[in-house]
Amino acid sequence: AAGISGAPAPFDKGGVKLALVSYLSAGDFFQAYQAGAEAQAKALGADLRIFPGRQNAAEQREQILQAINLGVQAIIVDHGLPESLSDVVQQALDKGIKVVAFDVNLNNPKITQIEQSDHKLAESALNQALKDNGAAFKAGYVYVAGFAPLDRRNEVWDKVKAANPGIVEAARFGVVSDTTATSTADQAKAALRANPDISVVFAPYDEFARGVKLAAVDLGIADKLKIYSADISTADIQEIVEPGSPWVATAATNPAVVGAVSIRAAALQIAGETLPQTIVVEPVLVTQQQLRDAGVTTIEDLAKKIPAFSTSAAATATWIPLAAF
Ligand code: SR1
Repeated sequence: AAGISGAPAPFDKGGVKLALVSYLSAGDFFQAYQAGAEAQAKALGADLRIFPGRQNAAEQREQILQAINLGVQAIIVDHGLPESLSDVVQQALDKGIKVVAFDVNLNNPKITQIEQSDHKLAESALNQALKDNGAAFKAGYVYVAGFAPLDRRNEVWDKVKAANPGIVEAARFGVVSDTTATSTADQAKAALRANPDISVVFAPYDEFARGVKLAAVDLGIADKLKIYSADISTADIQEIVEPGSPWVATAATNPAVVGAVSIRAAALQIAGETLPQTIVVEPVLVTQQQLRDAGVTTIEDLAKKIPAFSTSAAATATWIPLAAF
């Protein structure tokens, strides 16, 4: 690939090799994240090797070792289980390979951590839930422990419950797999049948929200339930705005932007720049009402209405051409 005129080495000459090693690939968020990473790598003239995530910790370890053997200059680790990654990531660092982590706490000062502001994301979704429903309701909560973003969002859920004793968590469920939405739907159906007084579900991952919506529609209770989530995609927007949808608000970043920020952070490190330990991409709250009022039906429409949604100033430099979304 061609180099970038005026860029620091090695980007002036081109041919920089990067690897993106994911734990999860299924679902809109991860596909858009990957597309953003690919677009930013292309804009940088870098070769990006993507290793597909299959929720398999052993395979992700193996893929990191493969990336090391390919001679990449940086590895972006996207989600995963810290305990199964720290030694192979250390091997990469020992070979002079830069490492950037998205949504997995690798607890190493040499590794820049990218995250959405998960606390803010959960706070905005839950503030909307309190605004719409008051401070006393029976809730369903979708959570799987062990994923850094979900654990951070869970801290906020615990705080909101402690501050509002009228919120009663009547059921907790959730599964993360390559069929997250349908598997969560099965669990949601059982939970909603057993707790017909649940009126609010906090489902802070769009695949969770999709599953709960599916369950509510199948049970014929969509008009009695309100779902508050995280993440957004064109498919999500269409599910949110459809008539009678119980999915009323979501707090989200543009995952393509997060993918691009991850690549830029890796590029800056390769170019020898010192980065902050943590780089945060800020989310925005999007409600069903706003989407319907503005006639938004796609992510592209949303980016036109909220310019901040299609770009981030994080990990930028004058020599880095920004990927366009
Ligand atoms: C299983 S973790 C899923 C979350 O990862 C990203 O942070 C997305 O926001 C998604 O909600």
